[in-house]
Amino acid sequence: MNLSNFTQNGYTVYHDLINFDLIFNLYGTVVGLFDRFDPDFTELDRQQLRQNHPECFSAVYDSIQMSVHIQTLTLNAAVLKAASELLKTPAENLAATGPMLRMDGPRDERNSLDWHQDSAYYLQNRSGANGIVVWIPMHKVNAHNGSLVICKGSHKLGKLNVSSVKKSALSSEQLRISKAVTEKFQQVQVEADAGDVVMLSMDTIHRSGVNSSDSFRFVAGIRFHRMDTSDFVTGKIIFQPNQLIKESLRSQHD
Ligand SMILES: O=C(O)CCC(=O)C(=O)O
Repeated sequence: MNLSNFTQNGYTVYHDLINFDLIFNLYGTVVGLFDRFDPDFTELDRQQLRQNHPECFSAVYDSIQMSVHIQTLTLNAAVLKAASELLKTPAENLAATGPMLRMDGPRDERNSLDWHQDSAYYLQNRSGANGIVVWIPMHKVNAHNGSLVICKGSHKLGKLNVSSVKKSALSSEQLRISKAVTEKFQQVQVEADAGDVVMLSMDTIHRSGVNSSDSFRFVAGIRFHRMDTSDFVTGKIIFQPNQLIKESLRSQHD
């Protein structure tokens, strides 16, 4: 069922795949880090979380991406089994990159992604068909809190040639797909619950929704790449220290 949905539509939702303990563990890490870095921290849903102390937010954000529990959530056995099913190879042939937690604040579109294919950014396989994007909501997601929007069946186009766009000098580059392409497809906004996992082909065109709720949207993610295919490109993952934390430690310790 999941495999045929994936083949047909370029994505599928595995329902009740994740044990809730893994989600609670990651929330524990998030809360602990805000407690440590944000002097005014009281609760996760506060809209001001990012505005008041952007430097603390960035320290928390960077720390979460390195945490043990982002790994236990995204690399657990159930996720690997599902990814193996869709990529048609055992887990021992899979590489993983970029385990991450997105934290999208209410009406905050600074990290929203426009229409794109992950195959344009993740070059570990030359062919988008040999990789997969895994998207793990930590609570209910829908149009109200900006869930993912997918162009159904768009993976059948394969990897498209796109040019890089920058919204402003400070924003990061985006490899955006034009409206002329996206409007040819039915656009589906994913509805899912905590415990569900959405898996997309690297070639499936998708974008962020708009979070018009009053709460943060927390979604974990990871990508898997087939290493047993001739198009696999290997490489090193480089540690880049958070600049503000590095500077403040220098002033305290040097
Ligand atoms: O969750 C989102 O808003 C977008 C995520 C996404 O497009 C991606 O990780 O490739």
